[in-house]
Amino acid sequence: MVRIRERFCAFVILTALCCLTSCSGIPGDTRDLLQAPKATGDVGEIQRALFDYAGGGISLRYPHNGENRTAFLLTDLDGDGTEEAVAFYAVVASSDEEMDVVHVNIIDRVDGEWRSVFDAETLGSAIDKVAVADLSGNGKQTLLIGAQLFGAAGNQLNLYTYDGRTASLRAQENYTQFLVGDLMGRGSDQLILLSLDGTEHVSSVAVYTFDGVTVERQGAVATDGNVSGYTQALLGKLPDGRPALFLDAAKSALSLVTDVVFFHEGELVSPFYDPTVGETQLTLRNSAEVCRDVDDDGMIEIPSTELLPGYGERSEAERIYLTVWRRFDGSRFSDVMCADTFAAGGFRLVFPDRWRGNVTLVTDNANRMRSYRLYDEERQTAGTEILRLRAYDVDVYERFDHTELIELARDENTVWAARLVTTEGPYAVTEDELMTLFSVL
Ligand SMILES: [Ca+2]
Ligand SMILES: [Ca+2]
Repeated sequence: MVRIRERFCAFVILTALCCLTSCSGIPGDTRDLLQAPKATGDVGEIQRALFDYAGGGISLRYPHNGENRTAFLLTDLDGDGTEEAVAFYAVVASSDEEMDVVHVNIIDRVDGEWRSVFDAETLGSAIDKVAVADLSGNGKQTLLIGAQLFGAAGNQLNLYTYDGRTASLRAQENYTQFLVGDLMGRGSDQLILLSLDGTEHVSSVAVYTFDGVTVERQGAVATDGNVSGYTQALLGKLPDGRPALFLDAAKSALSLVTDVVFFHEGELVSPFYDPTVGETQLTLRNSAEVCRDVDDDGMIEIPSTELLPGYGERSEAERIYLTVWRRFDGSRFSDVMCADTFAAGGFRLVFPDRWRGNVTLVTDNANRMRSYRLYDEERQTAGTEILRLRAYDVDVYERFDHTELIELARDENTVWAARLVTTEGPYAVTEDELMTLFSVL
């Protein structure tokens, strides 16, 4: 008995430590970490209920991806107005030859006491991602648990429902990434599975509905599989309001590609993917930028690249590209914004329309500086300087006379400052305009 209590205390302390580091990312105050936590009330009782069920030799497991990163997820699964706890833990293997096996445990109040009411083993040693969603639209949450399969074989999704007494496994599907969202525009969410087979170089997006009992595939479509991995999967809208999935994937360390997946006349489509070559070429770019809403209008833009004037004769490593953010309306592209993203300097400068094709730049990466210059078409080189932007270490910046500079932004370590070299003529920018064009990455 004493031994169990000791182990339980150790378990509670570990839980609290893990919660602190896992939930906040950075522990705010190290003294909190050193003190024994006061696991009282529901939290303590939920942990005790798990321990009563599983006994010793367990360790908590924290989802590696997604919004929920805690080992105890509190949520109302059965829609009765009170929360249950879903716990993730592993039974620690007794020998080196065996693997830790991850379990899912549901803890609910039974006769006023927290008690484990369900436990299931997954086929994994870690939790990839956990989500809850009302997929059937009946007010009851579906529990989606993605386990990382043994031997780097991808992930497996386990779809559970809970009726207030016990849970039922409704489906199991292998996947690389999963997300939940209303891609069909039905008013309730679907399950969206992304699958990438790196050996066969094939990738697909599949959409499933769930009516509370049965999972049904509503569509599946190929996307560029000749990629090293998915970089971002973002749900957004096309300009006509149709929901769409914007899927960025890495072609190499320096290039990305986007596939857009949406329903068109009842069929799931991915119009950028070219099945004749097995790749997506339309959105291939030499840029690390991913899709996002650059102008805050609620619609997602897709980045593409445009070589700066004067860089055509340079080697690929020396070339500098502007990022052109484009909107896709379901059949064609239109430009929304054009910007120079300078990773070494940690900033982005939007190019005003009048600059495009007329202004180029010279870079000094070691000094984290960009010099924006008029393009001299005759000599095919950078000409008159218009504007200079530079990132300084704060202490360096404070040591010299910077009265000539315009401070654009600062954080703990860095000051971003500008020098307006050209103040007249069509390509000059004012301080006010510069403020709207500049942003820190
Ligand atoms: Ca409940
Ligand atoms: Ca937008």
